[in-house]
Amino acid sequence: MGVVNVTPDSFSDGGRWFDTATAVKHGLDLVAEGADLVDVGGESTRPGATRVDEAEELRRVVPVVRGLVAEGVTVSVDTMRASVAEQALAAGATLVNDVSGGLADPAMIPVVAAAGAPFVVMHWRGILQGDGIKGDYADVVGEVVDELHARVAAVLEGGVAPDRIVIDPGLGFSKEAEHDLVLLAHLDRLLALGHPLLVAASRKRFLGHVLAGPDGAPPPARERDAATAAVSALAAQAGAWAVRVHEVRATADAVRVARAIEGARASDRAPRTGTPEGAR
Ligand code: PMM
Repeated sequence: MGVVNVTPDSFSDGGRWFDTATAVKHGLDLVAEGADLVDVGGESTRPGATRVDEAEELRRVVPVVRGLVAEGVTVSVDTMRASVAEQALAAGATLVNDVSGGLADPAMIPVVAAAGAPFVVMHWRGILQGDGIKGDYADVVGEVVDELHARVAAVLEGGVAPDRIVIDPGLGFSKEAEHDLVLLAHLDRLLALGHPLLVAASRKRFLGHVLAGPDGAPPPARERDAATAAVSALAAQAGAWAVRVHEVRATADAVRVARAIEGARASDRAPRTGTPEGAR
């Protein structure tokens, strides 16, 4: 999943794809580099970001969705607003990616259910406001799994079909670097919930932590793409359904390598025809 942020203020690429034509062109470039779908968002979710109003979010997102769909691209819409999801779906988007998992707008789940669209349910503990990060966990994996489980139950209750639900640990959302790393170490526990898993590690703060130099200074977001590709390979190997990234080429290669190794493992396990019984 390649990211097109049609925003002036996203933390790693804010302002770069802010007009419709540039955003559509960027989405097409991501597909050429190997993206299977493109996630279009018009509102930054970085800590401390102020919310854009509905009219502005629609103005940013809908024409880009329409432009990409016209070129045959599979589009997901990254929004917490039901109205934006609804209009993006009407413009041809396939999937709704809501970082609040339907909590920010009570109309979201009915819209998704009525459309029969796939829905990404991310682990979320509220809109981050400055220091108000609710990042206290005694057992981050257990709590994220339990809270996602409860959220999925609510989404099912709201009429979304079980096979339409994708889950996401919400790396960096109300989480410190060590929380993100522990979650990545236990993707199997998230997969045990029985839904496809989306992992969105791209350029996030925890990678800055891991890559910090001796002075403790993290590299800037745009210098975290090799580390992002490493996470993509590990997530693919663990069984993730998709990875959401800003720079697609390295991740597409990483996922292909992970898949090839998985294929080699499977063929190694398969019985070899022509080998006499007992001769192996
Ligand atoms: N993170 C961001 C935006 N959208 N969607 C999902 N499903 N999961 C995420 O972790 C997620 C997301 C923030 O990153 P960006 O500002 O770089 O796009």
